[in-house]
Amino acid sequence: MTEITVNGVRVLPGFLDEGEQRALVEDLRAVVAAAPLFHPVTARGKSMSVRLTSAGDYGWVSDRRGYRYEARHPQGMPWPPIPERALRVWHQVSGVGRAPQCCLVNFYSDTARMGMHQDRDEADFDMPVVSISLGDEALFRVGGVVRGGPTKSVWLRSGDVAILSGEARLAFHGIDRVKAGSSTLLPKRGRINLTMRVVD
Ligand code: MD3
Ligand code: FE
Repeated sequence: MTEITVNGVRVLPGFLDEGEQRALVEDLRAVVAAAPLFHPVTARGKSMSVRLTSAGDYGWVSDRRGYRYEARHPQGMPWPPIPERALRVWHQVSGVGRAPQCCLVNFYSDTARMGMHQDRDEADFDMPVVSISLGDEALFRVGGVVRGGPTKSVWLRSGDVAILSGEARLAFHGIDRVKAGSSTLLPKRGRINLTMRVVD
């Protein structure tokens, strides 16, 4: 298995084969049925272009009060369990003995993007974040721990797994664009990214 490293982010290209990707998409249909995707609103009142939901003990939410992890979906229901197939990936690559408490599910339409940010709402930055990409490829940008520094970019493709640990755990990162129609995994195109996290 080849591995590339971009500013400390480890990417395992094609970690999941097509059959595993399709099975994971089916698992996610159940997650989205139990906890519908929503457009988060930032504290400044702007809607994010990515729609998201979560599975696990906690989900990530953002509204006019700010962003945080919550034990319930904005509509009040508990988050569904993290799919076993995703947990297996975590245990294969994370290098830690703990299970993730949140699996954040981001859905990107053709025009969605994610601005540069750090993931620092979790209590312990020694715990990695593990990402799984599904569907259309996306241009992922990663810099250092200081905003505005030099960055590097890499395309994340369907089945790729990324591991964010060590120096890269607090790196600024974002998604510049999605290449519409570059994958046939999802019937209506688009991209899904899962990130598993230990929260507290
Ligand atoms: C680098 N998601 O959900 S995944 C996010 O493709 C997020 O949806 C992007 O950034 C996406 O917060 C990128 C890769 C990723 C995830 C978490 C990281 C890279 C990271 C945390 C620290 C450093
Ligand atoms: Fe992030």
